[in-house]
Amino acid sequence: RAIGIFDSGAGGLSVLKAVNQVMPSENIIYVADTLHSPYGTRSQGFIESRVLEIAEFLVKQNVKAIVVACNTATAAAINHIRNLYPIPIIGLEPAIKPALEMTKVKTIGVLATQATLESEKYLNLKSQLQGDNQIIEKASSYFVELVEAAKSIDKQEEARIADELAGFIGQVDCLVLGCTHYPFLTTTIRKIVGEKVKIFESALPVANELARRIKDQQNASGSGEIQYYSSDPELAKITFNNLLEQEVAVSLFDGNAKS
Ligand code: DGN
Repeated sequence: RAIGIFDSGAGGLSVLKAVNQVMPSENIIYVADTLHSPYGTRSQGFIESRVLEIAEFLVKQNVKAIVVACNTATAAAINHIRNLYPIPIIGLEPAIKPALEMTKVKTIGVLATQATLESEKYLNLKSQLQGDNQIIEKASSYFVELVEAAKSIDKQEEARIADELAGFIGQVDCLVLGCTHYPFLTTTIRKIVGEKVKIFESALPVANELARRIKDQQNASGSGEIQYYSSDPELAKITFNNLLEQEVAVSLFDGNAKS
């Protein structure tokens, strides 16, 4: 049985890479909802219905666990699918806990989508953990667009990225990448915020958590086969090939076609 991983688009590939690194022999089915990406500015109801459809598809493929490799979808809808399916379902949340533990200037930065920053889940997490620390937040859908476009970053884009990050500079010593797309921009983000700022992301911790949760069902002799699906396979293929630096086949995910 494979592991199901999904995102609104290609951002979840950062999580797929971590899962493949931690458990190389596990088979993976990856679904990108490219046609409806980005989720970051969509309504709660819309995201919920997409998440339900994708989870249903993955469960029909008999997956043994699902990773909701999207902070936005986790915040909006993970509880719905947890209530429906009795398999491990793991989501992603902005890694503010380790960042708050590490900050020396009592100020951290969180970069996530608008929907994540406004979600009840994130607001609860923040009110539990924040204490007397300051949290500077920035929603960036531009970063998501940039990763989906999967082109190399030129001077003009670098300047726009710097603009988006301006509020963090000189203020924070820890920066949380609270969206699975953003790790694909780490090199540029690092260049702009400088070496001293610690950057936190959730892909590896989530992969390790998944490994713990499926310990008894791990595939010792699997082939590590990865199948890619997208609601817009042609567009997704361009992005995937670029981000993964290899040619992959992408099949159509058509959530409305009942199999
Ligand atoms: N990759 C998604 C996340 O982690 O929030 C969201 C991207 C998007 O759809 N805006």
